[in-house]
Amino acid sequence: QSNKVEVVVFSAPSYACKRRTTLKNHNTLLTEALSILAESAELNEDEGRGVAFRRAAAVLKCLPKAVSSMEQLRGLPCLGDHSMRVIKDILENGASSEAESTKQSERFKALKVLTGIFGVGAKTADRWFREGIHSLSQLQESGHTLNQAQQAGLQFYDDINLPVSKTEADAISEIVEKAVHAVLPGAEITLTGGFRRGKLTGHDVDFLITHPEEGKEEGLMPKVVSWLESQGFLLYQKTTRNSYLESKDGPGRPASNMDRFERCLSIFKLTKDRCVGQKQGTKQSATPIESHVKTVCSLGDPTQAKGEGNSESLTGSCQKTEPNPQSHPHPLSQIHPSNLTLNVLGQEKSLDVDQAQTSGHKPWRAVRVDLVVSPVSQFAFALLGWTGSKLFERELRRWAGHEKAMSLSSHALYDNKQSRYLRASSEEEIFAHLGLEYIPPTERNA
Ligand code: TTP
Ligand code: MN
Ligand code: MN
Ligand code: MN
Repeated sequence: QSNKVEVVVFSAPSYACKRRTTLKNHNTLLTEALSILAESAELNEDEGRGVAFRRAAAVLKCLPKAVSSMEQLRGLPCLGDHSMRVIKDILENGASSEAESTKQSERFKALKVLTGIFGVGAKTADRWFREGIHSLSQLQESGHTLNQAQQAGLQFYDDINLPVSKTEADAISEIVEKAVHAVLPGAEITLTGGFRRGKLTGHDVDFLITHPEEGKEEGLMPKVVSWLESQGFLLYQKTTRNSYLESKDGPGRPASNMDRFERCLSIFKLTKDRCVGQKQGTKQSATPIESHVKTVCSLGDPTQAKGEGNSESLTGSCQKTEPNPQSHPHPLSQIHPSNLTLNVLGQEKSLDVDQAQTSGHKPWRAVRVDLVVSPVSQFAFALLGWTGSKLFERELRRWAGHEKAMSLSSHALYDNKQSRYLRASSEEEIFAHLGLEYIPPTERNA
């Protein structure tokens, strides 16, 4: 018998698309700290640094056990000096001083609050921050002209920053199916994004729509949107038409990682009897709630109070819509502006996160929903591209380009050596083309 202490030394492939990453994370202390640093880098528009921290966090997410000593990390890829220092700090002191001070910094807190507004990305948030705008109320006092997306983002701030549950996602699915089938029977709707990966909550709900007969899906989105609008389901929407064929992305250059499908970024109005947590028979009666909402509405800005008629597309906007990947609620008690009462609570004095999260004073909540329409010939690529995670997608494309001389997008896979597109009608076929073992959606949570 040996009296040597056995040390589990971890190992993992360096491409996240070769690893199986479930939602079971044994190293949340480490990955949360690294994610904060990644987020901070992204908010500072330092993409390279952001990706480096995302990769480091992702490699720890797939480990079968908690890390307990630095020597266990010897065999792992993607851990640079900086990430190693962060991990060491946590193993020795229980927390990362850098992540903690980042979280508490005025700049990080303000940028989080500002990018929590739908339609506000890092660039805009940084500009506002440098002008001294650190909170939603300061933004409102500043008199800045907001585009349609940002106005909706501000109006529904609290709901949009409240995680969406799977039950709510299922309720949204039902509505989307009804809408799509009303305008195109035979069309197929697939839940994508984080919910397809098995997540129990998300920052939005993502859908991919197609029709088994190529071409039948053309022009579908405006019809779906009209139907949803006529039924009162939309608080905001911006539809972008398909621009794949007219795009200048040659086979070899899939230009940006934004795809060119017909898509709709929207905010749904989900009535509470379709929401979670309310068992049948415990539905509240509508009348007292309605009257309460009227009271609350009258306190707010009447032009913002109803969320109606704000469905025109953005005009002359230079601000790209950047859905916020973060799903943590904000410290509402500190940033709640006075004319957002409709969206939160009737009583200014009782503002706190717990109460705001229940949003219990109005009979509906706002939910971010992304709709994408794909021709069936591109469906497998669109499905793979819209299932995520974002890092998994990035790594798939990096693998394709660097290891296989192929270009992968949400539309197609191009083989640069054979100078031809490779067809696929399922995700399994795409993985096979790429020479990768198939990884199911629930194991793509890198
Ligand atoms: P998200 O909805 O942003 O992320 P998510 O569903 O993984 O996480 P959450 O639960 O917080 O919503 O994006 C889903 C996928 O869609 C992601 O893998 C990348 C893809 N996507 C595109 O392909 N193009 C785009 O323009 C956007 C915004 C997303
Ligand atoms: Mn945002
Ligand atoms: Mn999503
Ligand atoms: Mn989305």
